[in-house]
Amino acid sequence: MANLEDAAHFLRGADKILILSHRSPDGDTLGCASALSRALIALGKSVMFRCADPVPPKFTYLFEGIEYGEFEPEHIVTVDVADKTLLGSLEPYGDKTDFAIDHHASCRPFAKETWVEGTAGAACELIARLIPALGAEITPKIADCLYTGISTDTGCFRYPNASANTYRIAADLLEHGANAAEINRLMFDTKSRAAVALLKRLYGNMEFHCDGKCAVFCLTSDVIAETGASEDDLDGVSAMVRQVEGVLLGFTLREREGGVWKVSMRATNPADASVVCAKFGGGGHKGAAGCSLTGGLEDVKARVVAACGEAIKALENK
Ligand SMILES: [Mn+2]
Repeated sequence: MANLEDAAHFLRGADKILILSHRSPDGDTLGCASALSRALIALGKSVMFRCADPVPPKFTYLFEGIEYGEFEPEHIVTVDVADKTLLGSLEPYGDKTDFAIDHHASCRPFAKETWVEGTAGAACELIARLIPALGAEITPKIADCLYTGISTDTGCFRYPNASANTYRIAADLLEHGANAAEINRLMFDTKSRAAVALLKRLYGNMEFHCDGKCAVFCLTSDVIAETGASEDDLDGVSAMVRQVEGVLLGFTLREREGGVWKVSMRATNPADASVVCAKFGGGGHKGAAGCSLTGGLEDVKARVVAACGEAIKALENK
């Protein structure tokens, strides 16, 4: 397993670098990519960035002013990508990846070298340490990018993955000019009208199972179409299922094409979402995990509820 020094050594000697983010990109993978791009470009290197899905509008500010090159990449780096399948349509790059930088304990290494720290709240924490090790400066713009990743991956520092070290790194970013209050307002205190319409529907049809210890949101294609919600509006919805008192495991079922349902699960301590999702071939963290199932809505829901029920029973029998 590689470490910070290995990553710094590799990048110092590399040029014509392609940085890859995971599909359905979030603030962390994009914060990593934009911050690392800025640092490498400042060091005189040619950098490209690719992601299987478009950058959501709320995150485009991360990439403002970056001048990417067009070239045949010689080195490939992934950021916040725990598994090559998460590269989406860019999965063929997985086997060609030289260096993967990640913070998922469930990471399934695919690159030639992998630096993973499962205790980091965000992959941006690793990049925040990497940039000075490369000999580059944390500019105010880089500080914004890294702060965005840390803040979004820790739910604005509310999740247990926000460690003392997370706060220290964030404090350092503020000293380097990060606009923390404005970033948090944009990320956490701003909702579109479509998002509000979506929430009305979701709360209106919210289901409770297992004596109220399991909650479910059904995000069908119909609901999404009727409310006009964008991907951006769907962001953060998954975290709301466990806001209800007494809920240990909550999940959102998102309809995909061909009868596929994407499950986004959230857990409240001591429940473990990654253990439940692993039963269906998925993974993630203790507090947040995901998996995919195929079938009719009621059938898929019943299977996941049953798995949650077993996990809750196991906790009660402990
Ligand atoms: Mn992350």
